[in-house]
Amino acid sequence: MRTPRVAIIGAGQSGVGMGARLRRAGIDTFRIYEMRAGIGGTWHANAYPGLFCDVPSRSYQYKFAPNPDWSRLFSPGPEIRAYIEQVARDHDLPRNISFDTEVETVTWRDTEWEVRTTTGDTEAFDFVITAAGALVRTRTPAIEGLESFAGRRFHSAEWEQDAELAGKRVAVIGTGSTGMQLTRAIGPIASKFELFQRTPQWVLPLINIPYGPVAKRIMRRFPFANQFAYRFWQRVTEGTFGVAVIKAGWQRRLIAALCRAHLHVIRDPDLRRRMTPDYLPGCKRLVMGGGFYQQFRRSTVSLVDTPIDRIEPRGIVTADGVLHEQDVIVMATGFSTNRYVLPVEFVGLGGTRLTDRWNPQPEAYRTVAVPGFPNVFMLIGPHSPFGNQSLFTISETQADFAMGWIEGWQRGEFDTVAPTEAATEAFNRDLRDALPGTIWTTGCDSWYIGADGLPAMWPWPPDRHAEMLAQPELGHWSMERVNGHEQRQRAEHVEGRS
Ligand code: N01
Repeated sequence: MRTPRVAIIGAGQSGVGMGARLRRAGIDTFRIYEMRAGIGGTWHANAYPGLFCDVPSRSYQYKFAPNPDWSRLFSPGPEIRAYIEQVARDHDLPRNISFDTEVETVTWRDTEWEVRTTTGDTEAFDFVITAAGALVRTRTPAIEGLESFAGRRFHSAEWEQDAELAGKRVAVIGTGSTGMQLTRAIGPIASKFELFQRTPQWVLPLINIPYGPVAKRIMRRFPFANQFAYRFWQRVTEGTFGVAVIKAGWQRRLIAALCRAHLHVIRDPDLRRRMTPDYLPGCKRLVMGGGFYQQFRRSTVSLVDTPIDRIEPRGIVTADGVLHEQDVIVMATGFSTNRYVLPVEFVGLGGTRLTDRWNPQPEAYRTVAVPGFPNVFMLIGPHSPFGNQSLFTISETQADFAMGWIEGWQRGEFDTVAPTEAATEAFNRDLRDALPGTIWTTGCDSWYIGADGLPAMWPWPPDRHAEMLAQPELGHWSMERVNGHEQRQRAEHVEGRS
């Protein structure tokens, strides 16, 4: 058996899952590059008050590490981060992680990948796994005068933990999932709270029941109960949301009815009208949670839907000339999406750059690999079903698929493997044909839409992703022997023994 050297880019939930997968297969020769100081990826970066996950805890976890101790049906952010850290520790991953280390370039050098970090260090690998997340680079709109604001100002994913909020005048710009969660958390404590809305969002009510000591004891005593709960919640969410996004039917009607009924929590008819979207629920990413609309019953909480004109030292000036004075402005304005592992510069066979190949829009073979980039596998890559499925489920499916190839390499079946152009083109043609039938194309602007005008999403039932990646279709892959590869391996083996 050969020993593969594996680079993983990112120590978030997918990178940790891949590291654990390698460790369980007895492979220790891997390095995880993490640009932040800690483990958790998005759950490390996002540390704003009121952060919750709106996917049920029992299916937002690794299948191989069921957690009996979730405190609620929907977990608070810090609990998810602690869970991912614990799984990393349980698999002894920290010793393989280079923290505060950003990968700059990944270059194919005849027989292997050379990974170069921003500090100039290089290391060679046989495989590269990208696990860099989908919502990473923050997006701050270029509002005139933004820099001149005299108070505290930051993006929701770059939270300044020492910022005082209680008794302060706080503005949140943006009404996505983050804006909603911030309103619930800060609305009750600020002396004045204003939510700046450009586009109203549909909000699906959720009840976040706590799990008591009995439920935790049962889950600890009977691990199969946790596995059953995973399956149960997976079926519930994929059978409703996962289907509603790809075709019309009772699931779509049910979600729409719940969102519309929820609006009646808003007592003031004028406010209700201003908060009612003019597109179908689910076209933009659904905002989910209870207790949001109720905040606007407080005399200190208000919605501002007059467009922002500019920002000046004292606060935000709207197009009607009104100055909204603030102590703190939070930009809950989302992320630059459709970037995946970019801006890492990947240079593949024949000098092909991933940035060029992905212009205007990233595409992959079945979400996991790109022709011309041998032995590179992507977790949460282009068109992954993140609108239909838990990210843990997706990345575990993809990690298992990558692992299958790594094991084939260990057995010496090939030196390099990459999907063919023909198979990749056929897959993306089918994908483009199917996308217009989905909810994301029904007339709204959202972060799902790529530069080609199509949603960068998965247009089929979530199960189909696992089916497509259950076994590689060998005719879709090009496997090669590389001159010099065996000699290098033998030399390293001898060196290792001597
Ligand atoms: O970001 P968003 P987010 N002036 O892009 C507004 C996940 N997530 O951080 O709709 C005024 O959704 C923009 O307005 P518009 C989840 O997948 C999950 O909230 O473009 N406003 C919009 O309202 C989510 O989808 C959880 O007109 C401006 C907002 O900013 C994704 O992260 C929790 C503006 C951006 O909304 C991103 O959510 C939190 C401007 N110039 C997040 N520019 C879970 O619970 C932008 N906006 C799992």
